[in-house]
Amino acid sequence: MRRIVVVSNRVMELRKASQAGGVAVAIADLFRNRPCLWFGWSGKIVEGDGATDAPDIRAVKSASGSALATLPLTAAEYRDYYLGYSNSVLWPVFHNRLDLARFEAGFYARYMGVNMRFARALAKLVKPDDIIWIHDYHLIPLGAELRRAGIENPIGFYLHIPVPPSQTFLAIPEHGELARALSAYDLIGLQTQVDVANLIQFLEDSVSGRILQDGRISAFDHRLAIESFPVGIDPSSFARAAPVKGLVQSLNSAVRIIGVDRLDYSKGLPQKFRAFGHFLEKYPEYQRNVVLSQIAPPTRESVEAYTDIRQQLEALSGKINGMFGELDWVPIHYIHRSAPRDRLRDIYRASRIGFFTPLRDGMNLVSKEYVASQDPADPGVPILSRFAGAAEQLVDALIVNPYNIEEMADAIRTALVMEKEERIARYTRLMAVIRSYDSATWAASFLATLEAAAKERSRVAAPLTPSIRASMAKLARTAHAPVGLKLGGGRGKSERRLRAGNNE
Ligand code: GDG
Repeated sequence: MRRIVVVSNRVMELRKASQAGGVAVAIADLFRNRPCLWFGWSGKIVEGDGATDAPDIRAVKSASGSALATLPLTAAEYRDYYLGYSNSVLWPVFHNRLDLARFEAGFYARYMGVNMRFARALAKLVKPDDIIWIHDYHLIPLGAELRRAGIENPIGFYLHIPVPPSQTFLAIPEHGELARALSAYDLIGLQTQVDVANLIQFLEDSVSGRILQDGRISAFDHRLAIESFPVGIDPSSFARAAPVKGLVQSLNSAVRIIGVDRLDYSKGLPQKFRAFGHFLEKYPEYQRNVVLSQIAPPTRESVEAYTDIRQQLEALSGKINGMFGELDWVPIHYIHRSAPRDRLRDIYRASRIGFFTPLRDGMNLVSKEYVASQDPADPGVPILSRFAGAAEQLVDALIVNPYNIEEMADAIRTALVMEKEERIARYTRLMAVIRSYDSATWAASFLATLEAAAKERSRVAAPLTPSIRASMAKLARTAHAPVGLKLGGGRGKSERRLRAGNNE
């Protein structure tokens, strides 16, 4: 079985990864089924220019033939690559928050620097039969850098966050470089169909990419596949036979609404709190009977935009609790800490409503975890933002617009009065979706598509010699490239278009 080289910004011990939630769990699961090398940042920051190209390699005891390979970052890299370009440019722009983006000189250079250093180090570890799977926005240029280092293996990229509309993407000063880097992959996996459409539009607008008759995209001198692979969870790890005792009783019979989101401005927490406040005002009969428990673990606290959101939430929860609370009833339980994973499962199950209303989210795994934790005989109801990737699959949740406070308040009411029969019917359909596309299926289908795409690359295009590459680049700069000189040969009129000027 071919080894999978998984690359992500942060590498963790497998035991920790399975507890961390999100994609770390899916990566840890991969190690159970096949030999893997997990490569990325160790989480350590070294002073000065001390970052090295020689990774620390540790065998994974529980999985034979598998290993973790990590590199540290320098303090400057952490500042400019991680906090800077990744989390103050790409994260906000990809979540449609151009207003929060900080386009600062130096961020991009260091972002490239880290990607180049990672590529140099990884190229030495790659074996001819490996399949390389790169994860997320921190590492967009890594595939192109690996190709530059002579790596011919299949290389796929998976983006966990949303792709913004083309016009927003184009606002990034380095959008052309990012488009070129994305075009170097054999396969790009995205969370939703909307993301696929946005990325294709962006490649068309940014670098005159075009859709080929076989459905793949041609950009620069390369063909790539772009498809959606919605990230799944392992539902069996959330199912539990015995109902949870204690938690429900601890609320004096009040009904619990649960929210679990990293404290991130993309998660729509102020809007959620306002909607809950409005619900208490509009439907006063529910006062004292309903509690919103919001777990919001801290994240990226050194990025300025995250300080504001924290202050905003503290003020809002204080205001709503002050306005409606009683000595024996606090409407909002706001917890700015992380909870252990098994405890999360219990809280999900003890909550009549799961309230997941991000303004924008790649997928939102928490909504799937909530559904998978429910008691099949008496399930709760998820309320889900239409702007979470999960809304494309979880159509039987109560889908809301997170900017519409009235609609969210009404959805809480609808969920509270929903008959058991309807709750069970919705839960059954939601679980069918969650089970049929779980984390194992997600990984397997991405990897199978990647292998097929890479095979197609080697079939249609024997590696180009440097002189052919040079003449192709020259042709691409002129108005119309003759048919047959594009990678893989032209297949028809629609493939002959190569706009002038944009291809460099
Ligand atoms: C990114 C994309 C995409 C959360 N709080 C605690 C905790 N968690 C776990 C959850 C879940 C994970 O973290 C969060 O996953 P989400 O998908 O909800 O959101 P992001 O962290 O923003 O993840 C997102 C995801 O990547 C995967 O592709 O879905 O759109 O933004 O597993 O359970 N776990 C524990 N304590 C907490 O307090 N133990």
